[in-house]
Amino acid sequence: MTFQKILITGAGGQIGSELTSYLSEIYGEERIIPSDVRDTGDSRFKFLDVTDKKSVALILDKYKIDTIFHLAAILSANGERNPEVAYRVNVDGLHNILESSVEKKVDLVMIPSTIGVFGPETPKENVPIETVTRPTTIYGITKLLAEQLGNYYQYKRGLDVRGMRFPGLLSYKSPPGGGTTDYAIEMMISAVKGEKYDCFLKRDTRLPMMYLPDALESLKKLAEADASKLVHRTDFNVSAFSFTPDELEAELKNYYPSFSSYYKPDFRQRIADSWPGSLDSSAAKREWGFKPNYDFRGTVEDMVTNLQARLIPGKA
Ligand code: AKB
Repeated sequence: MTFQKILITGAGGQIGSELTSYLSEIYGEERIIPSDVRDTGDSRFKFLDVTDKKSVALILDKYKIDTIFHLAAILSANGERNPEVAYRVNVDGLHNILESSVEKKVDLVMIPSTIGVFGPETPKENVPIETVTRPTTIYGITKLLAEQLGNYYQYKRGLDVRGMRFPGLLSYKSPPGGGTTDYAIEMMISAVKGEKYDCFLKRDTRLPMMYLPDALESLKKLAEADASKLVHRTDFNVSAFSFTPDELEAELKNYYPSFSSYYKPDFRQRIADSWPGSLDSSAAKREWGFKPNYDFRGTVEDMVTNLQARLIPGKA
């Protein structure tokens, strides 16, 4: 599959900003159209509010878009703070993207999903794709609907829609935006800065995670995968490793022996408690070759090295 013009929505966010650079390097900057509703200060970015269907149709026409990475979304913690906005962006925004894509004959729409689609009744370990999905957050509810809407457009409207359920994503270049797994990045930043950290989750909360470079490669692999090999479409589980805040604190102490974290769970604990501790990613491996390169230790090492170079350059 060749991508001539790729629109990235939510390109100013944690995944979007790095995906913009990653895809620009691979396919050429002129083929990538990054967009966001926020002003990123980058002149390459186009303004796009995905909840405005006319603007979505216009941008698809104007740049002759054939591929979309639809990343504009409100994450779990911010969603609970403002469920109405989360619904509008995550559901109406996606619906506009899918409808306009059919109208404008877009070839492929990538819609990343999340472990947020699982709920308290989902089994906790090695969770398969097909399992109990009864999410209790607006984020999870809207993303489960997104997966199913994606499948519907695939089978009823002939649109190629693909996506995977991301775990917590760890990255050092751009900050995460309002998620529950954000604690891990915040803890690493505190350790590097020589500060203590007040963790908003309990020390033994185990969650699946992955390093952002592996997430970027996964998005590209799934987008390029041979459609005839895909049994699943919008709901692949992907995860590289799992850890608890306690385990992360212990790993960080190998680099910063005086670092310590304090545990003061808030409303995000309930969200984390409703998610599984580990995922079964075997369908992604089988159907399109998912293969993360970074394990827990390797991720922390790379994160610490890069955060140190960014936050305290003299020490790098
Ligand atoms: C969040 O915590 O909301 C996200 C996610 C797991 O989808 N990072």
